[in-house]
Amino acid sequence: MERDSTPRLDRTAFQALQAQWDLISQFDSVFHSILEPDVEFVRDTIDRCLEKIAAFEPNVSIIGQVKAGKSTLLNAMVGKPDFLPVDVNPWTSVITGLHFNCRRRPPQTRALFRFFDQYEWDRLIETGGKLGEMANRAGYAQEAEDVRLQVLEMRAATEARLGGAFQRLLGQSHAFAEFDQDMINRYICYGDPDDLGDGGQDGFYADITKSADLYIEDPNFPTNLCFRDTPGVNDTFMMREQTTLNAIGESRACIVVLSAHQALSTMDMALLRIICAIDAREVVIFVNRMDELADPLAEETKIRASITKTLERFGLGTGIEILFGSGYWAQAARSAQPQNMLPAAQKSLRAWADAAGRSITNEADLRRVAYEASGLHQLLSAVAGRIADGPGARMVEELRAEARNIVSMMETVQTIGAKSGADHDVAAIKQRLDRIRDTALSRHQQNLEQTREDLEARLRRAQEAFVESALSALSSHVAIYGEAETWTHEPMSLRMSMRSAYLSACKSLDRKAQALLVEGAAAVQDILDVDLAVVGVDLPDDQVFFPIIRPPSSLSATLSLDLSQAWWQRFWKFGAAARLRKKYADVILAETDPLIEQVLTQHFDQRAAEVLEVIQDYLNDRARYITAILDQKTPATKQTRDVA
Ligand SMILES: Nc1nc2c(ncn2[C@@H]2O[C@H](COP(=O)(O)OP(=O)(O)O)[C@@H](O)[C@H]2O)c(=O)[nH]1
Ligand SMILES: [Mg+2]
Repeated sequence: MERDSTPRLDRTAFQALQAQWDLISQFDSVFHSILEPDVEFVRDTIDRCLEKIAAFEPNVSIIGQVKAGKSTLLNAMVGKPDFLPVDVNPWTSVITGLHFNCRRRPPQTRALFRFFDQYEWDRLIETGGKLGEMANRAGYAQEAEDVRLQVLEMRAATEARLGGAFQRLLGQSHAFAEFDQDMINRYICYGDPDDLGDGGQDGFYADITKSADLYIEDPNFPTNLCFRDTPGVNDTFMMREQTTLNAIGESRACIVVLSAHQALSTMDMALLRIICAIDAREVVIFVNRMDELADPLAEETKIRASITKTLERFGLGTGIEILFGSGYWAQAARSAQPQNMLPAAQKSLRAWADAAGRSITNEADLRRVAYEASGLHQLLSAVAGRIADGPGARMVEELRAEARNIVSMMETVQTIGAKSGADHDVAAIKQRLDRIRDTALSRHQQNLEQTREDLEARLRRAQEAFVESALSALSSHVAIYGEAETWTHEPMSLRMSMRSAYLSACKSLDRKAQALLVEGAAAVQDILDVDLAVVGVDLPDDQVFFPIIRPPSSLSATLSLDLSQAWWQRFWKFGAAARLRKKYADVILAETDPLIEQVLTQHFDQRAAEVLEVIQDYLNDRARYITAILDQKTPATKQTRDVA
């Protein structure tokens, strides 16, 4: 696709990030250059570093309600107004990764479309069924059945349309060496089902497409940065909720797109739930569609105050940056003819320019002011800055520490022969190394079990406290309003306390693991000092890097307590409230048990496995180092014997 005529993005947004990439690439070539046979003992460490570099593709998720303008914003970044289809039906919207300048692009691939497999496809229906399940639990069998039938109907329509191909496609993927508009539309766009019969192909595969990955070489962007367009969060059947949450769990920054005219009145609860499961440092809120307001700059202050207030109310306030702009202005600024902007958007742009003290007298001004007002530059700077300061800086720091270790291990092993002439019981020392490792691992296992138990107890206490507060809110509601009104109790406080329970459990596990490694390192140093009698040589740096702790994305999953479906509202209407306390308590427990389960099994256990890997790598590195010293000496010792 040619892009020469497209007015450029302001690349300064990515300067810091690109500088970091250049540094990381240098590490990459240095590590490659020391992969020689005579340093076999650092090979695993080097391989690990190379793998870490290769896997480092920070990605930015874009989330928001349907029609907030997520796809439009991405199109403005790419500089092509029709690149991703806009106005997509939520049931078919697909996680779409735009990989800019990807170093690990699959061979011969510019576009990769993955389909759901049978299990995922069935689960989609089950998740639609989740709504039904919740209805059932509340005693609304008819509503549950209605939901189920609607979902089944969508499913049947898809299967009938794809016919014989349907079974064959599940679990497969389609890869292409090039892509074009029609192809993207076949996999991503909903299209009009009626057109499909007349030879139209838009959306042909969309229902069963799980993700799309498009690889773009664009000198405006830094190396290895990926943006992910996600389905809207207000999908009625929650079909794609899990896929979206998984994407967020993997991303390193998140742009929450709000629509300006809605931002003032309400902030969507589904978005707040998602923000609750992302570290504030990784979130940027982008209030889009400012071009639709008559006096955009004046509105900014009001909208900002309103959003801040909402965030604070849910304990989410601190540190989230709020930016303003318009994907539409951005698109105009990046198009060949900015003056073709719709009159309303041009009018609001001029209002913005007046308020900001910019003048527009010609086309170049129009383009420049549209670009400035679009907020695109600030948005890109903000996310790039977050990645550079967070995972980017961390990556550089880790690689630097690893490089220092490798160099110092190599130097010591190569010069150590001269330092000690003693004969060693190699087998005994190797045994001791194994013991050091086994001790550390079994103590880690104990720590892990203890921490997990404490975490579970704390999650249960949070759940009980929530049930308590829900029931007492219910009582006072009845006291004030009588038993006629509908009643709800927002579970955000529960999510927030589960989130802090999880975060502190992870921190505690890290601290204990760190302590184990300090002990393990001391024991290995002891072998060096006493058994090998190597004077004045220290083990390499014992700086340890555990993976960054992130809030559990499962906490964002919708609970029926969050819903405002009519039947669910009716459930909370009471005949004789006091009598129903137990029933409400049971429903709340049943609804929130899965959260506890997921925090433990998906997030904590996963975290524990990562920490275990760090411990193993650390101790294995040191054991290989000692073994390499022993191996160096063994031939020398044998020689000495031979001479004798
Ligand atoms: N006026 C205006 N319209 C926009 C803007 N961004 C998106 N739209 C329109 O809103 C509709 C939905 O946009 P889309 O990007 O598909 O939203 P998504 O569902 O969040 O991906 C489309 O008709 C867009 O043209 C904007 O900044 N200003
Ligand atoms: Mg979209």
